Amino acid sequence: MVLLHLGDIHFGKSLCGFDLIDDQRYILDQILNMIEDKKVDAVLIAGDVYDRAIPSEAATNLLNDFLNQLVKRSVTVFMISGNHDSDERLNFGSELFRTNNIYISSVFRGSMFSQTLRDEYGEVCIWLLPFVKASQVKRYYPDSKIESYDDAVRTIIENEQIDNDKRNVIIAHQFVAGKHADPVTAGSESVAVQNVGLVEKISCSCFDPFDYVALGHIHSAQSVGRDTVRYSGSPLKYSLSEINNEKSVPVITLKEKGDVGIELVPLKPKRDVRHIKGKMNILLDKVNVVDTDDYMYVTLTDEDVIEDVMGIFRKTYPNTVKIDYDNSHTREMEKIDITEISGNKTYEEIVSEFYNYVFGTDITEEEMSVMKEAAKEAGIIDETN
Ligand SMILES: [Mn+2]
Repeated sequence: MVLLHLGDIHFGKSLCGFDLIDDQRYILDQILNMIEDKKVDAVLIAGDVYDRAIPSEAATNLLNDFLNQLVKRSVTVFMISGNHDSDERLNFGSELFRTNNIYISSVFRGSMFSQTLRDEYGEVCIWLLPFVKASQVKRYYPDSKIESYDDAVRTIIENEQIDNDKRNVIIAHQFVAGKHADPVTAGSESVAVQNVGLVEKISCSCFDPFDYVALGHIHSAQSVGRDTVRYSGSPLKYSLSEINNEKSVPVITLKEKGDVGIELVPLKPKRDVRHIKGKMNILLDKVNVVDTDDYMYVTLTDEDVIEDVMGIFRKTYPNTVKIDYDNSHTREMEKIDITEISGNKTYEEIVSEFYNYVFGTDITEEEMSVMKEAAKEAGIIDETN
């Protein structure tokens, strides 16, 4: 049996204000070709289907098209919700979709949905675990000690009847860590992923009963703990920090119990995300200009700030997403130790001095209260300040 593992598609995503819907359609077409090439039986979609709880029309249309294309190819689909999805909205039509072999589990109701597939080696049970928080799980297991996400997921799995003689595959959307190392985040996950605390971390040992673990949540493709516990990663680069992060799709071949083959098939985007650095006249010299449709992050080493630099670059690279400088001024700025300047001053003192420095007058009471509100919201000062 051949399975194709996707995650963090984030239908409707944009990059620095650039709508990626055409890029997403292009990459999904590539994945559909891959499905035909590799004779895929089932597609596993490991959450963060949409980029937001209320997705755009373009995003829902694209998912609709993708599901139709999968059904046309007689591919079975398994899909769970991620932390970006509205679990109830993603649940829409899920009972009706089952008649077309589209299985969606987006709302956790106390136990996992599972479906058995068959091939010449016997049965394969596919288990669906939508994104859950510890508090959600606790309601269903009032007598179990559930203090962390690890406790929660362990409790759910322990309460299922898993036949270890059969092949078992689970789809989950959580922060799963190996014994000795956390997964490497890509930068485009939600802030919560990057600041993940101990309570959210789930040990990969929770998933020991499963022959393959199809994970979503982390946007860099990687295995966790063992080769068969894996984040597929997002199909496209969703932030500038992912510029060197090559994208691929795991295609899993299950033979008899214990025989799991994994092939990582590379993806080639319509427009790549690239970083170029140097002096403007050299970067824009005809001999150096290539792939002008790519999303460009430009770092200029020119000493002087160039007027309308974005306009200039977009004439050559229409999809320039960001421009910054690396020159003697910026390097000097980096050396400045903010704590040295601020010393023991209060937030109010720092703000009023800065205001005076910039505008040459004193800050008004009203302006100061706006600044304090903003600082409270950002967590720079606490409520008592
Ligand atoms: Mn995600």
